[in-house]
Amino acid sequence: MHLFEPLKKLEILKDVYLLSEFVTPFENQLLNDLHVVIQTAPLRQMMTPSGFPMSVTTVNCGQLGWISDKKGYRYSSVDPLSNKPWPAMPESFKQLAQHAASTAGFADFEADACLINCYQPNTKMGLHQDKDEQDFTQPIVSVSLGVPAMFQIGGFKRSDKALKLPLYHGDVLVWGGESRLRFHGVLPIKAAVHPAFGERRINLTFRKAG
Ligand code: MD6
Ligand code: FE
Repeated sequence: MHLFEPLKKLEILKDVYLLSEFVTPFENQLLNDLHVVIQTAPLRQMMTPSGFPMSVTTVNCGQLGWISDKKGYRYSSVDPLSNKPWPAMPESFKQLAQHAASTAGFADFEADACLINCYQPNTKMGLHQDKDEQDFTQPIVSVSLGVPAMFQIGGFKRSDKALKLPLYHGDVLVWGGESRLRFHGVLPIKAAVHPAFGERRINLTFRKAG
């Protein structure tokens, strides 16, 4: 191994793992499958409970999908745009999520929800906790594609100091266990171009929601 080969698995905080370039062996199939999913159910701006459009565009695949509207945040088995089930979760997505989770020490992860967020330049995601799921023993697997993002991982209060972590195309971040309810977010995306994604960043977040 080259002396300056980057670490491929790094425990950033207790139960928070960065798996650099983890997507590479899955990439071709994953990008084809992602394309099919977003052709089947479009990315759209969801409304926050307070009535403002979210800055990311969002869609889901899998048995459950995360939604936000004036009634709040929750999971739904149907896409409110079409009143039909979300597109099925592609095998390549399931395999990537399970393999990433087990590499980070979370055995037998079976995601039933995959949230797809699309970021343009200046789009951000404020600090929040993921707590709309039933079972906090299951980790979250977050896949970064396209232009880089500066991810923030905080503590268990919104005001706790957050660590900044750059995430690049192909990186996977897994957090669970003691860190499952840490606040996290994404700083405004800087203008950049990725050969396959243009100015966009796409994040896939896998969860066991039900
Ligand atoms: C991201 N998204 O897009 C991170 N969490 O990189 C999230 O952390 C997230 O978009 C809960 C609900 C919706 C989200
Ligand atoms: Fe989140």
